[in-house]
Amino acid sequence: MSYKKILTIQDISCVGQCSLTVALPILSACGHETCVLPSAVLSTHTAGFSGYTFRDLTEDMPSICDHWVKEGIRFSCIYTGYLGSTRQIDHVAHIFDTTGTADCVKVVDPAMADNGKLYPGFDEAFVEAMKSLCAKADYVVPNLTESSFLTGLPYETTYDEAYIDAHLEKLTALGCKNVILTGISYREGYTGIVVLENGVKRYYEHQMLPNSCHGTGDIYASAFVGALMRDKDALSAAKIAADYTMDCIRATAGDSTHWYGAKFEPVLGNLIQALR
Ligand code: PXL
Repeated sequence: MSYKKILTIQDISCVGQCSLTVALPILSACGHETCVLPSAVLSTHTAGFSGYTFRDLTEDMPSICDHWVKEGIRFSCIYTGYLGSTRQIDHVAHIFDTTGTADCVKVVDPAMADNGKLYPGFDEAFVEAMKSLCAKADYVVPNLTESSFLTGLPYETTYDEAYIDAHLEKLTALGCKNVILTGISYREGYTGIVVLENGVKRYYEHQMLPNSCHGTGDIYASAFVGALMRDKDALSAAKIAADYTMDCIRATAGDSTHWYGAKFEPVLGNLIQALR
């Protein structure tokens, strides 16, 4: 089995089932050694809670990176999610350059926006910096809102294949090598993933579930990285991650007290099974 040493850089939202509290268990379940660099520590995520605490860990990043370099620590994959500041993005780029193995796979989930809007605290300067990080990535995993901010294309809720092709073209022009565009729906009742790998575009369509949950972007990206590092091609990894994310949404349906995240833990076995 392919056992990889993966570094994931994203925040710890102490409560809320997103970012590191999702990525760490999912990557571990996929059978990988998972190292973490918290970008910030929040009491909860920022979508639906108010009054959350936010400790930015930008200042800690250079010395953590220096220590790893000194110890000869190298990662076969570096996967980034929600980052804590614009300035931090330069440190993350430096971590890409100094702590990856020669064939390190860099995956950037530009976790900064959804439903046509930036998350609280992010601005145009952050978007600009995120563009430069995406240019260094082997795979980017944006949703359509994030792609709109990265490309400057207007965010649309109904569209055709030509509109999606324009996104892919502009993302590629930014320097993104391979693109996994999530939540792409061409017809009612269905949604899916557009995968552009080595210049070849493919689409995995699946049923659109009636309910949605916060944090599924992080579940999706983590499962995608976990599967990709198990030597799946991007389309297979994209399918495995989509099927698992749907299992998580189904597992959460009907529980109105669980509005803040998805119950991804009880269905981890399905993901492990899909990787056998
Ligand atoms: O799921 C993305 C995410 C990650 N981390 C924090 C967030 C969000 C989305 O709102 O607030 C802190």
